[in-house]
Amino acid sequence: MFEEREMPYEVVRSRPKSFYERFDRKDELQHQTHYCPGCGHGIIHKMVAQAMDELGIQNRSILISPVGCSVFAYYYFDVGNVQAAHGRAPAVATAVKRSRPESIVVSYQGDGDLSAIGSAEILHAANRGENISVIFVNNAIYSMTGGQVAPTTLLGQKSTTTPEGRKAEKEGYPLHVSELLGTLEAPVYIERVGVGDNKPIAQPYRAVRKALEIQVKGLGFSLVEVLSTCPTIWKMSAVESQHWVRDVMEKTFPLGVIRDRTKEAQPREARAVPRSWQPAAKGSRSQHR
Ligand SMILES: Cc1ncc(C[n+]2csc(CCOP(=O)(O)OP(=O)(O)O)c2C)c(N)n1
Ligand code: SF4
Ligand SMILES: [Mg+2]
Repeated sequence: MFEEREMPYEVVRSRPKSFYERFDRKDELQHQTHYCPGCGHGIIHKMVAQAMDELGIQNRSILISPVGCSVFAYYYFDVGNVQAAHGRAPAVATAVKRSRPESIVVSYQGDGDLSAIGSAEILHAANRGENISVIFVNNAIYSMTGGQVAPTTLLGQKSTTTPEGRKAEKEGYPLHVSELLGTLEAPVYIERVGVGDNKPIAQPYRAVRKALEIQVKGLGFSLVEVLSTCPTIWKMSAVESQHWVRDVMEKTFPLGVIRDRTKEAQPREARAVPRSWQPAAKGSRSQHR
């Protein structure tokens, strides 16, 4: 039993308004999300939804969900939703943002999605400085498909395709996507945070919120890499997996701000929507004949 005592703060247990009140799942599964207990995706979803609430942007937010365990992000976010093909979320986000410049577009992607099959899309979206916010969930593995090696898998880490552990001479070194993107001129903000510790969980939240705020101000491209847990594929308990993020992953992927040009970045004019994208006025003849 918990001891009843006076708290120096108010404990609030509520769901962000940017989440649906009920998950669109089978009746018998309504009480639970499709994520495993201890999965980082749920925690990170809540950060994104809470930031949308705080910034008052729910009605104009559009979430691009990836392929991977978070493919069903649209079950939870009560915002505009598009589900992109594996790796293509930044390209889809670009199209949505350019055709609807007033919308707030969030590209939510796993590490297999973003750093393997989608490496070209993220590189060029960042290099173009698209005014989108990318949430990059790095759990160092392809989880949804059962645990194959990803570009972000740590040296020595076992996976179904590296049963002896990843070796640099065979699979290369872990890819530092945030640092790579940090060498480009256009990105405004890139930070790596982690969910390896409950206490400083406010830091990843601040980073996620800042990435969205930068877009609200029209400043340009931002990306937050979140070192995340996957207890199921890592074969750990929820608590062990949190410790593994903090004690092991963070050694390969140090936390911190990699790029922050927020102060000097100027609000960008909304990109012109090509005439051919605009709906034809009523009564006028279509340009596509
Ligand atoms: C074009 C294409 N290639 C491969 C797949 C198979 N696939 C589905 S999810 C996935 C990996 C997902 O890993 P990650 O992006 O790290 O997300 P996680 O499940 O770890 O959150 C792969 C390879 C696919 N669906 N489509
Ligand atoms: S397999 Fe891993 S990433 Fe996927 S839902 Fe379970 S804990 Fe989360
Ligand atoms: Mg992954």
